[in-house]
Amino acid sequence: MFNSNFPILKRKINGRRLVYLDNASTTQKPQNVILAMTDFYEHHNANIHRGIHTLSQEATQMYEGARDKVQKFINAKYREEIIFTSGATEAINLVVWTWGHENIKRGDEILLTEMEHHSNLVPWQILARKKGAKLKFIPLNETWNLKLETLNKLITRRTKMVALTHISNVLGTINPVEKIIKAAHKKGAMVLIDGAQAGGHISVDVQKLGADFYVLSGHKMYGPTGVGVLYGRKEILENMPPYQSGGHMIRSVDWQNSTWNDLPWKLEAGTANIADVIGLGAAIDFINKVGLRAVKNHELRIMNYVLRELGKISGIEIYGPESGKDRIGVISFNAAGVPPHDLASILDQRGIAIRTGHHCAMPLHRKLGVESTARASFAIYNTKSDIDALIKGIKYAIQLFCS
Ligand code: 7TS
Repeated sequence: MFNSNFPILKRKINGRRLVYLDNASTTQKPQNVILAMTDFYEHHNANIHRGIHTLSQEATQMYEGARDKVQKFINAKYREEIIFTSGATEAINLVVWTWGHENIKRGDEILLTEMEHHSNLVPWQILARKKGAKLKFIPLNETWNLKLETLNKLITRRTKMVALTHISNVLGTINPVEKIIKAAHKKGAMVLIDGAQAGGHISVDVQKLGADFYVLSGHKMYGPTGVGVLYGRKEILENMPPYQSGGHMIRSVDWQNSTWNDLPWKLEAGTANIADVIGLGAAIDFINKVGLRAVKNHELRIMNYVLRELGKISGIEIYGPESGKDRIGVISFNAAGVPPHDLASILDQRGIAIRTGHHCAMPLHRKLGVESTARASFAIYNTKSDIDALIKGIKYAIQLFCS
């Protein structure tokens, strides 16, 4: 679907048609995103918020226009609640080093889950060590979902932050974040949702969810690399100190002291990543044009087909929920007797791109009892014939290794 919008899909890899199944790492970019960025550099390039001249005004309008698109896309109440960052990782670090630094004290607890990407684990580890706080984890059950029955016990009066992924980048599990947010708020804890794998796959309504912070990764939702989003509730962002400081984030500067700009610019120091933010705006235009319902239905069909076909191959172990209801098309698996790395090389020879390794979730892989898995992940442009090629390639690798 919409394949003709993605120029890279015309490429041949090792003489074969490219079958790109590494979308959880990064998605390919549609023509309108590439054109939006080229158009900016060819016709409008200037720095923003600081020029009277025409180009600067145009650039500012385009950049701030992208903010409006993100606001609408996740249904934030105010445009000031949308902060552009370099990615999901920086958005989480921003919260840790501003809100976390101000609010986490000795003896406090930070609750994460056993399925976090390193980006939503390591920054909290560093903060907890520095502050003398404790990290706790919501465990997984045997169906690869979070053990919600443990929540009541795990969230205590000492819990200051519950930070969890909306969708696991390994298991594909969609977490019931709305329920978890409610449980956390009941006990006075804040909640950060890492939406890196949700953006562009399922619809996100931050007001309905009630999240305090929500994080997006632009390049995983058809946008360029180097841009991400931090959504934060206005009253929380207003009370947060700056993350980085320097140009753009100040109102007034004296030799000894400075005052801060209004939101969102208080949290966007230095010259912004203007072209990439505009590219992200174009990516949102693309997703809106396709429609998130169509994206979801398409990816669900593809995922169910893959799960069915993988299930027919003996010796395949899938790590993730069986049902299509509480998972998306991120499928990690191992084929008995075939090291994941070799599987990926054999598939690459056939033009098929998957990812192998720990997918930046080492503790989770330790829990799974494996060092690495193979992972196929899907996007709007994947077709049934992509899946047929994948399944054929896996069967070929098994035959090669196991006969
Ligand atoms: N959170 C989750 C759940 C992720 O999957 C990723 C990236 C990140 C945070 C970090 O995003 P970034 O844009 O700042 O890098 N996940 C993956 C992956 O699964 N394979 O490559 C990157």
